[in-house]
Amino acid sequence: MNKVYIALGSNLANPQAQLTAALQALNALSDSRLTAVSSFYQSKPLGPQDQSDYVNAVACLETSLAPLALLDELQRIEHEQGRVRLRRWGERTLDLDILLYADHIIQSERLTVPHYDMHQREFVIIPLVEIAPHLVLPNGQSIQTLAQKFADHHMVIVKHKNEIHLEN
Ligand code: PH2
Ligand code: MG
Ligand code: MG
Repeated sequence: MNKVYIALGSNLANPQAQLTAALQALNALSDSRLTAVSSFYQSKPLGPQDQSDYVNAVACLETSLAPLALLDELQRIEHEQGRVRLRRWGERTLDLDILLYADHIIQSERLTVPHYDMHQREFVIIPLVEIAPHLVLPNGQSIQTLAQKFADHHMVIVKHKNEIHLEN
């Protein structure tokens, strides 16, 4: 089994419900189980400002799906939850990004892992440090060091991780 960290984001059509449905779908993937889910964080949009705030979270999935097979599944879930591509960094019902896949470094046409911009995004690093405080990235950087940069973030927890319950 491989430990995979997945970022979830939504700013359309009841974002909290979108994330909850996506977590349910991730937990239902074959040869996979969710082992940790962060709190849900409300964050200001990165990119165009004429869009609603986002709700973001990070989950840990233990899976034997290979990276591209997992990517196929994430894109299927995005699609099933009504994802349409409008504009770059624009609004979406659901975004599922692979942040880390075990300690693999992947640079292929469809997939870049670790996620190319995760270090710069408080709505990724803060939920990640919440569920994986001892994590070290493939380049040797500790999540603690990365998180220091966002110590004074202004995101609001809209659902605490203890309140997130998934059905089997
Ligand atoms: N995703 C985007 C663009 N901007 N801003 C926040 N706060 N959270 C996101 O997940 C996000 C974003 C498109 O990938
Ligand atoms: Mg994204
Ligand atoms: Mg994406």
